[in-house]
Amino acid sequence: MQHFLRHARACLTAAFVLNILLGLFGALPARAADEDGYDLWLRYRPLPTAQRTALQAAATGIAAPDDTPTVRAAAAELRRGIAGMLGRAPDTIPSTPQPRLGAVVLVRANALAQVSGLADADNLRRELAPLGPEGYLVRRARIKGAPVMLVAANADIGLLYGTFAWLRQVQLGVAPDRIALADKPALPLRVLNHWDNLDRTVERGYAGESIWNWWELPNIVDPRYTDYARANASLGINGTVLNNVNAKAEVLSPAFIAKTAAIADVLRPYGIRVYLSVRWSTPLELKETKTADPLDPQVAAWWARKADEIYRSIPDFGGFLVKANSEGQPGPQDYHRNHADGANMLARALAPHNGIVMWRAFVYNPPAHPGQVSDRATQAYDQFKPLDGKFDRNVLVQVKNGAIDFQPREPAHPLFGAMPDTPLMMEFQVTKEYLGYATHLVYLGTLFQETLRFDTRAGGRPMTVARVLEGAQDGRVGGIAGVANIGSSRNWTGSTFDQANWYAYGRLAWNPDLDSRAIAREWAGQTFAPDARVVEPVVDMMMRSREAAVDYMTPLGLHHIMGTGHHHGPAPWVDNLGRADWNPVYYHRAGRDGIGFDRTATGSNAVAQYAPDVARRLADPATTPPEQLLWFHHLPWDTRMPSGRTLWEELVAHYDHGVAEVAAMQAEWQRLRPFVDARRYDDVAQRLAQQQREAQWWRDACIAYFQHVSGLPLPAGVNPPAQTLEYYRSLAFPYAPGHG
Ligand code: GCW
Repeated sequence: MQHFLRHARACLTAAFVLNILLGLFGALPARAADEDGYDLWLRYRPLPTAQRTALQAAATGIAAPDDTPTVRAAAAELRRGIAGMLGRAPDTIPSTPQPRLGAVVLVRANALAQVSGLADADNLRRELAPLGPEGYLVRRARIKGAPVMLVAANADIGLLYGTFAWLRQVQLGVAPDRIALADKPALPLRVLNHWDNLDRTVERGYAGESIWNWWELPNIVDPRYTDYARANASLGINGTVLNNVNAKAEVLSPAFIAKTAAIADVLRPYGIRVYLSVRWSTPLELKETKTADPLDPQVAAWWARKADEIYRSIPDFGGFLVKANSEGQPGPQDYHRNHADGANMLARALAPHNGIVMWRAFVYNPPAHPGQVSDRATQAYDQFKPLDGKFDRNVLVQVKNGAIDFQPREPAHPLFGAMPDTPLMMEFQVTKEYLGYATHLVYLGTLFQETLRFDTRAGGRPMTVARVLEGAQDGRVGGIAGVANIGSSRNWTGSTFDQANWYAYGRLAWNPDLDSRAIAREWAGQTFAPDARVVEPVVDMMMRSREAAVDYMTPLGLHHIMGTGHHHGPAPWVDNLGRADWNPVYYHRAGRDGIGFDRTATGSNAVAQYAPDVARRLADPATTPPEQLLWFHHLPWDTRMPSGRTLWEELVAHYDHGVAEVAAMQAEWQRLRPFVDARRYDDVAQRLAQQQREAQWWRDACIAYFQHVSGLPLPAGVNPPAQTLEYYRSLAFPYAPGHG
């Protein structure tokens, strides 16, 4: 008893003190329950009371036609979302909507007339007309005088997209009666490229195994595929290439076509078509032809038969993605044919079924003669530019964002704007092969935006990369692809913040003009809480994160100085690989005299591949953006920078700044502790701590190396690297993930 009283008194005192503190500092939010991240941004957690009351009035029931899988998926998502946010499931109202206060009504344009008592039907039809097959209209309307929330579209998929858009706004705390949206995608092709192998390993994957369980398919279908489809549809992604571009012939065997069909069945209601990467030499390897020459009629006939076979199981199959004559993959050049010969042969097999070919421009060959220097950055342009206009109508050429390979920063690829008669697809990498895997917090929204907004000046007028993709040059609309960062990890992407990169990719694929900060805000509000105390610091961390990584890895335009093969960590010293253009020393060219790759007329003249306005700017170090300086110029170490520092001092300052930025991000995250559930908080905190260690390692190793080759003393006040250059050179990472 005594003990009990003492305990009770202690509790009361604690409660009293807490009360006073709360009175002084405002209510502390209770720490949220642990989350494992599986729900991504579709969390639909209970809303705060005021918002709940508003939603309650605006979403008493759902009225939707119950006639197609897509509309059923939309209604199910609404039910899930509303139930989650309200804590109570909404009613289902019969499919011919009755006037009912506070209903959410899904209706197709051609059924507007059947909604009796709907005010404004003609106006609605007019508003819908320009929104196309995938667009939607979400706004208040009245049915027999009663206000309802209308989600209207020209086709079913628009109803699903509109539903997700409405749910996004509600999750972000927008009052339901203030939601008014009219939107449509800018690009018809918004695709994820999985680099997933048939044995479930994932090339450059850092989030577990492939989500496609090829072994168990087609008879065992993981419910995760449906959640994958929901997440993608919530962003508007409408295609997915299931397997690695380094493809295997077996993916076109009857067994794998059946497995692919099972996945297609799950994704179809969500508006997502499946595509396959194909290996050029498939018929030859399956011993069904004697050659893989694209101009051999037997070869063409084999592919036509194969296409027929695929479409018998998957009537809406999207088509093929092809990596040919690139990094050892076979291709038409093996038969002295060009990329257009190869792409067109496949395109003709797919054309009768409305399928397409996405032909990659990521090609580079070893120099013809040993010792010869051929700039890898120029090769895609050299091979593809002459083929402009030579591709069949159902071929798109897929171009990486930059001319080397998904570096922390690359200038936009010179092919954008240079092929006006060929629809181009952007290829971004959402997985962070060169950006610290799933360990480093690096938000890629800013990287994507930088490339999409780059002004190619094609034709001597403003022409951003986004406009090129949208077909502004001659009306030939292209598309966008992102190399997926998705795997079997419970949280899909290996880390919470990597979910943001999937999200940002999808949102920009829908609308390349969106602002990366606004996207970050949306993501943070849905992923954590729509509370400025969380959203603002999270967004701040995200917005500075990519520049931080550039600074501690490859500042001022440096590139490709990562570890061999796995691309983890610094290795600027590597000079002994089989091909010159695999070696970091080839890219940074640092020596006593200076550093950087001369891509002007005195060097490889890669600048000449850009439109004249851009080329002129890049030819002169003074007018080259400082962040791309060493990409285009080889400069003496004592070059004076705009900051007043020498190039050497500037380089070191950037490395130091990158490390300091990670420390700042860590501190910012620590302040968020009360607002984020412990599980996700701790995971992010551990990753940031590791990022801090690795940023320091990058900085130290690079400074040690560049100091060694330049022979320069460390600038005054700069801390020396923690270890010797020999130490950094000796590090090895034998089982680094994602490395095929
Ligand atoms: O970025 C490089 C990667 C390879 C990849 C290749 C490509 C699929 O290191 O792993 O292979 O590019 O894009 O084809």
